[in-house]
Amino acid sequence: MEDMSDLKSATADAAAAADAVDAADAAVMINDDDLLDFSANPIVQKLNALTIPHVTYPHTLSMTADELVANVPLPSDNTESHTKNLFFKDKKHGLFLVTTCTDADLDTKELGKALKLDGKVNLRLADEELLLEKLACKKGCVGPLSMMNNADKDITLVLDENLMKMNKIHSHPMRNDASTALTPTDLLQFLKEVGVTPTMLSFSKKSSSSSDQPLPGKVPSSRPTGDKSSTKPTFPPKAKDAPKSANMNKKQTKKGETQLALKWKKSENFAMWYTDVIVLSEMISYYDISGCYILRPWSYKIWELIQDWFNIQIRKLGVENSYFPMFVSKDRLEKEKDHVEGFAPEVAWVTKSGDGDLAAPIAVRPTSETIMYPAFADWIRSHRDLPLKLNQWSNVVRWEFKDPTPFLRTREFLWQEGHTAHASFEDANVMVRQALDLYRRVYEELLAVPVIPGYKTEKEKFAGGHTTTTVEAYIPISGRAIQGATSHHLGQNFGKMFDINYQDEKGETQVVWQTSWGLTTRTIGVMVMVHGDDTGLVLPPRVAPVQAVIIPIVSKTCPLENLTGYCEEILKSLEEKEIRCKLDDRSIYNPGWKYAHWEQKGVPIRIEVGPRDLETKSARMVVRFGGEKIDVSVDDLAEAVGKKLEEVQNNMFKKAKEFRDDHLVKVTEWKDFVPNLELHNLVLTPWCGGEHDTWEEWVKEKSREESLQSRGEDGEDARAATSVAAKTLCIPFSQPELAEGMKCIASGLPATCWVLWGRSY
Ligand code: 87F
Repeated sequence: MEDMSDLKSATADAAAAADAVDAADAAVMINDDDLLDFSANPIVQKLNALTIPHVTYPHTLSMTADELVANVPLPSDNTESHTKNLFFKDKKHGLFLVTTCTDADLDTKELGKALKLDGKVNLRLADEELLLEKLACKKGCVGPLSMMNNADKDITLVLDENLMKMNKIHSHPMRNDASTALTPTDLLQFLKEVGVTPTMLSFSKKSSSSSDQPLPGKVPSSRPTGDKSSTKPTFPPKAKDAPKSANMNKKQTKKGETQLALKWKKSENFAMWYTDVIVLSEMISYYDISGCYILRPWSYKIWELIQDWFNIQIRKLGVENSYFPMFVSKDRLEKEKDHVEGFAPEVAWVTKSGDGDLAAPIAVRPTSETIMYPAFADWIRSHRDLPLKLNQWSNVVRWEFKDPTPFLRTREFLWQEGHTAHASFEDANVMVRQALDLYRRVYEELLAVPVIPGYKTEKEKFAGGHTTTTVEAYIPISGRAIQGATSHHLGQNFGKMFDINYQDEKGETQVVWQTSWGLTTRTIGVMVMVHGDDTGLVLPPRVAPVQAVIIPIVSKTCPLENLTGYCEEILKSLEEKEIRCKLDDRSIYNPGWKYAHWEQKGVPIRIEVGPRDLETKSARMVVRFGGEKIDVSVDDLAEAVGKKLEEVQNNMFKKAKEFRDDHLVKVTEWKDFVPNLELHNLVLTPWCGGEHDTWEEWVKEKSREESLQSRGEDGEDARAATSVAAKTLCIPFSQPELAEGMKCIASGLPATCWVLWGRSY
């Protein structure tokens, strides 16, 4: 059997710390901050206690088996299956939980016969109340593992034999934003351990699944098309958009029901919304090692666009790209004690190759100071070798224990790290500020996210350096700040440790002055959180992998061939203006599906091309940010799109900045501090200065205490990714005037500057 130990760790290590929770509560226990932690899940706890290998992973909330199939793709060779679960009540024969493959054809009459139920058979779906009472599950959350909760042992579990042919069976662990995958043998083992003997039945397969993609042909928009039969398909496709099939489950599409693509509103549950957006936009796929995620082409391209811009800028500053090894020996890593001290628990070590132990463990880089600087010492001899300015694009690993969040806090992430050596403090300082300004520009000019540049306080700065500068962003809805990127003046600390010396013009030996600076894929997460809406991603044009998508409005009366030439002409005109564009002429999807798809992926402009447009030599531009629709003559289209992209970029920044500015307040008395945090504000206060770092701790504790008090809570989970306590974000470079006699908000000592506080990620 394959080694499942890694796969298990995501749930097993967390499980150790968790208290048992009431099973009925667990089904509804989802809040902003515990999104990806299943340690308190009773099923996960039971599986772990029984040492049954399983993988429990989060996914987009899915109410039905069809939605699940659409949202959580499994291997295309049909070796793994989600389950369809129906909880029946029969007055005479009792309760049945029927668990089948998602493509099983379920006929209750046939089921009654197959179960050999005698006399009158009236299998009816049980209501949610009974589901909660008997299986501790809400609607849409039940699966065979929930049988564990059937304390009265009065439910017959009916299992589809076809599931037993699978390599893996995926079913909900009492919540339908997650699935637990295990082998059929392990499922049977689990059932045995919880005292359940399933009845096995063979269900025939439906001839065609309602989760197939919709057929093209229907025209979705309200625009005149000449085709009166037009209807608006939904995304993901609902059963009614799918090919007609005799076995289609009519219950899937309730009349009048609007099926939103995103299951969560941004304002309703920010964390769930975020997961929804990044998965449905095809940015992220989940992976079976906690804290590690797959960056799909849609997010990786954004990273590449940031890289392209950044490379051009650093080249102008004389910085060269290079690449250093990802492994570092223990001696080297620990050479500069201060810098690694607080971080030691996060360092990941390789200790084995195959079955044998390595002679000495080697660390995977969490950052590269200790990897690069011995080489710097070798290369730098004379003042003529300075400045040395290197950058590397790489991955780093920091084995965090706080709950992970894709892009924002991950155990492996991508970044650039710049490392420079200079002949003077001042030269290094210039470099620090130049790098920080590039970070400000990445956020503001590319991602349309306003940031506040400033110094970190002594308490928050990088311990190995002299000063840390930072750009701080604001996340709406959560009202939290997030560190965007940092640029450090390292002073001569590392220079002394690693003997990075040079001969100056006078022939005297000097120690270099150094800087280091880093920007990570966190940028992408911040951008998603700031701009995304209830429909999905909203991309600032400068980082949009596709800036404009052309969609031909095909219909019965207007086949694709009629529009292709015209669309290609438009495509060419946009390409000539260097607009990243795409013609979506796929025939398997209808226009409505495509509209929803590209909206969800955040493409800034959609260009709709229908038969009318062909006649009038025009096209319709639909703008993702704001929803504006403009008909433009084809001759002016490329220019109009270019202009609109620029306008959108500026307006997105403007909107984000206005919102951020509305949540940036000055507070001069402590009594107003926590109430402002509760209003999701960042708070600027007078401050007595960096050296009084015990007062910083005081604010943190006091704000935690008062916040918890105002919420009627006792304490916080140390592993939670976020805290209600405030911390200093930075001492902004741009300082408001400090009035004579102003006092520090915490110590009451004379204030020396304004400092920015906030709850943060
Ligand atoms: C984790 C484990 C070991 C952060 C760590 O900010 C060491 C470290 O040194 C560590 N986490 N840091 C600080 C990184 C400083 C610095 N490095 C270059 C940057 C930017 C790029």
